[in-house]
Amino acid sequence: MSNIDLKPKAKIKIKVERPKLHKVILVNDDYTPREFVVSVLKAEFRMTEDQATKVMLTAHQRGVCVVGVFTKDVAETKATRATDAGRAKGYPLLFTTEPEE
Ligand code: TYC
Repeated sequence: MSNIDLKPKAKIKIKVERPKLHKVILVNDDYTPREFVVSVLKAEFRMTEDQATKVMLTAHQRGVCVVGVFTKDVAETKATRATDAGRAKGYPLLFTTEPEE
């Protein structure tokens, strides 16, 4: 009765990995008005006026600034929407993405 071997013969190991996160990077340019950059950061990245101003100034002074870190899809969608917001006004404002190390 109880002598049937029900033990699994092979171990199945399921490996779950964290999705890689991607940075959204704000790139400086000479034409987009500072206030417009701040308004895009507030609208697309849910930043306060203070946070957005700091990020804008960092990009202005250093050339680039990391805006935030998201899953790949979210990073790409936000970067595209934010870049398009500038393009709609004729500004060369650019947001790029890159995978985190
Ligand atoms: N450099 C722009 C100016 O002086 C402002 C600016 C800041 C533009 C950051 C883009 O990512 C940027 N009007």
